[in-house]
Amino acid sequence: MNNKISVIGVPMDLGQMRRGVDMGPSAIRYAGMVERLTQLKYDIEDLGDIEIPRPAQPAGVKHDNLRNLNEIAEGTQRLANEVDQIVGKGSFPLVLGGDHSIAMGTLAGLSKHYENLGVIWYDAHGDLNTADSSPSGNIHGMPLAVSLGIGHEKLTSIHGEEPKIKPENIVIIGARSLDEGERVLIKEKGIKVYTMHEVDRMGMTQVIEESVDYLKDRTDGVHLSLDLDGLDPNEAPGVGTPVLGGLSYRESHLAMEMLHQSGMITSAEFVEVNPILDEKNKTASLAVGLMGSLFGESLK
Ligand code: 4U7
Ligand code: MN
Ligand code: MN
Ligand code: MN
Repeated sequence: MNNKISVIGVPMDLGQMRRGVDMGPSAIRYAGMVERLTQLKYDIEDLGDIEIPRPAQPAGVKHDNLRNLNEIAEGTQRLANEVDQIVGKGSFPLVLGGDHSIAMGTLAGLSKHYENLGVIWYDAHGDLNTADSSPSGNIHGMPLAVSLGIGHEKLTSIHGEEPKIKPENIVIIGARSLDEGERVLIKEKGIKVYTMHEVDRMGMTQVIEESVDYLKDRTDGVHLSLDLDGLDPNEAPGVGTPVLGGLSYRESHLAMEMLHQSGMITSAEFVEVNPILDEKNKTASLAVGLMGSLFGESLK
C-alpha cells in the first residue's frame, strides 16, 4: 500500500435532510485518526476541509427533485479537483464525509487516473437513485448512479462529461434497503451486490475473497466507499439513515483486514458520520478503528 496518505475533509450536509453530518470530518479527526495512522508508519498529511457553498435561502430548494443541486455540484467539483491532485502527486486519498453525495466528487477526481476504476460500496443502500426514481430527492441516495453517468447533467458532468466508473467494476456489500428503481438498475447493468442475505449465508470471508477475485483482473485501482450505515445501527448509531440488520463490528474489521491483505485498495472514503446523532463519538471512533484495519493494524 502507498506509504503517503493525504486526508481531505468534506463538511457536506446538503445531500440529505439531517443536520450535523457536516461535522463528520471533525468528529473523525477528534477520534484520533492521525495518531492512529502515524503509528502504522504512514506519512500522513491533513489538507483540511473543502469549502462547501451555503445554499441561498430558502435552504433545501429542489430543482427537478434534486435538493440543493447547484451547491452540491459546486462542492463536489472542488473535491474532485483536490482528489485529482492528490493522486497526481502519488499519495493515497483518504476522504472524510460529510454525506455520501461527496462520492460523486471523489470518483470524478479518481477517474482521471484509472482506465478501470473498481469500487467497493460498503453501505446499507445502493445509492443508485435518479431524480425520477428517488423517493426523497436527496442526492446522497444517487452518487453511484451519477458516477455511472446516469442522472442530472449538472451532476454527471462534474470534472468531465464521461462516466466515471463502469457497472462491471462495482461491488456493493451490505445492502438491505434498495428502492424499486435501484433494483431495476442493478439487474439491467449487472452490478454485483452482496446483500445482507448473501453475507449471512456465505460469511464475510467468502464475500471479500470473491470480491477481490472479481475486481483483481478487471481493475487498475480500487476505491473503498464506506458508508457507516453499512454497519448495524447498534454499532454505528451516529448516522442519518440507519437500517436494522446491518454488518457487525467484527465482520467489518475482518473485511478491512482482508482488503488490506489484498493490497488492491488505492483510495478510500468514510462517510455519513453524524456526531449530533451519535453516542459519545462512538461512530467516528468506529470509523477510525476501521481505518486502522484497512491500513494494516494487526492483532499480533
Ligand atoms: B446513503 C433512500 F429512499 N434510498 O434515496 C433515498 F431509502 O448515502 C436512502 O446510503 C438513501 O445514506 C440513503 O432517499 C443514502 C431512501
Ligand atoms: Mn447508506
Ligand atoms: Mn450511502
Ligand atoms: Mn446514510
